[in-house]
Amino acid sequence: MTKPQEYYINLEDKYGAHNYHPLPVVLEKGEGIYVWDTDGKKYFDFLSAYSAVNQGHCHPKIIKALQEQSQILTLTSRAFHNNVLGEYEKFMTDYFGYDKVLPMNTGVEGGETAIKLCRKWAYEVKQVPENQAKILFANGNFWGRTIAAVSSSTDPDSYKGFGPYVPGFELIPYNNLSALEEALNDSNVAGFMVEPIQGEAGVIVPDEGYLKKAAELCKKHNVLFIADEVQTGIARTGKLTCSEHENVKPDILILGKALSGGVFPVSAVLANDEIMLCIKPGEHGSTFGGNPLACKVAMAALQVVKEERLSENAEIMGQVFREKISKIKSPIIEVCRGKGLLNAIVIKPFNHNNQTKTAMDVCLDLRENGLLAKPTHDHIIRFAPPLIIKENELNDACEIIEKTILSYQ
Ligand code: IF1
Repeated sequence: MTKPQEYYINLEDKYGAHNYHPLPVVLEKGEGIYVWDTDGKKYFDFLSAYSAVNQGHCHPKIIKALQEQSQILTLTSRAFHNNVLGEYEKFMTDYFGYDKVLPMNTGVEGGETAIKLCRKWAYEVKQVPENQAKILFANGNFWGRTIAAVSSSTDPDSYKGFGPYVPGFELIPYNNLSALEEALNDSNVAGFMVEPIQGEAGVIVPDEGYLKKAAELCKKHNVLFIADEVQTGIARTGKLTCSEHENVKPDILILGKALSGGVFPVSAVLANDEIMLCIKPGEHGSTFGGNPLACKVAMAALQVVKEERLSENAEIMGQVFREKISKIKSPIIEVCRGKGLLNAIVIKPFNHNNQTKTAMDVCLDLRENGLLAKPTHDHIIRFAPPLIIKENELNDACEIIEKTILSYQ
């Protein structure tokens, strides 16, 4: 007997921490680009779990890898070797073109790992005085919820009430090369950690050439260029990594989310030996980091990216999406922006039926019309479907978006 959606929502409200405010929909099945709620209603998933299911929900090849390894060996801890980790590490370093990989679980652990590597490199290689290393972050950044992550945040919703904050972090404006150059004059600066496109900030795409020039400025000042590609990586923006659009090779590359196709928490930090070997045995790690199950899932997830040419599809479908949205004749759409299949529409707050409507109201109406998306901040809606989406499916989804937007005329 199907229970009403309120049943599930009330359980979460009564027994779960109130650290989220989800859209009122209760999902119970996902397959490819679609999800179904407990009433059997089908939706286009245009959030992809914040770009974690780039390969589509429950991709059969990834699920197969999960099922097979889960019946053999799931976790050894790093106290012992196993027959999967080394194979995975070679696979990853070949796939992304680095000397070494440090396997972790969540994206924020990847960020923490990158910061620890950067600081160690500062003291051991750049010769920054002990405990004086500084790392630059861009205003509007989002890389997770740990104390270090919120210490670098400019969003009060992220950092307020969680002080005192981690020292040695400095903030500069995003997409501003003169501000970066100015900050790099401090010889204690050891790294610049930046998203190639700022996701949570609202799919902020920097000017053409910003990443390339930023990386060059970092090199000139012997500062590590650290790319947080947890959300923009794994083919999401039309290249395997977003940095590749400008032929930038980050000194440290952070991956997560779709590294596992949304099947298991898997993150990874890649760097060459000069940086990676600054962390010695016993100085960093995690119980689940690099577990055999995660390794098999991640290799299958990355094989799908190549076999199904997801970068190319994201590039082409992203252009189709932006073109279709730009043709919608509506005063409430301020702009549509993005790269590949990481896009967002900026909504002008508007009145409808004597009520001020925001991006959340539009998302609620999109849900009614069979498409799930989530606003980021009050006036921006992110649209990020799985990268397997076909043109006919994209057309159908864009019709829902157009119908919803025009319903306010
Ligand atoms: C939530 C936001 C997106 C990320 C980048 C690192 C991480 C994230 C660029 C940390 C995580 C997630 C967190 C998730 C919602 C989602 C999110 F809205 F929170 F900001 F995508 F924009 N770097 N982003 O986007 O990865 O530790 O979460 O695995 O907190 O609900 P994580």
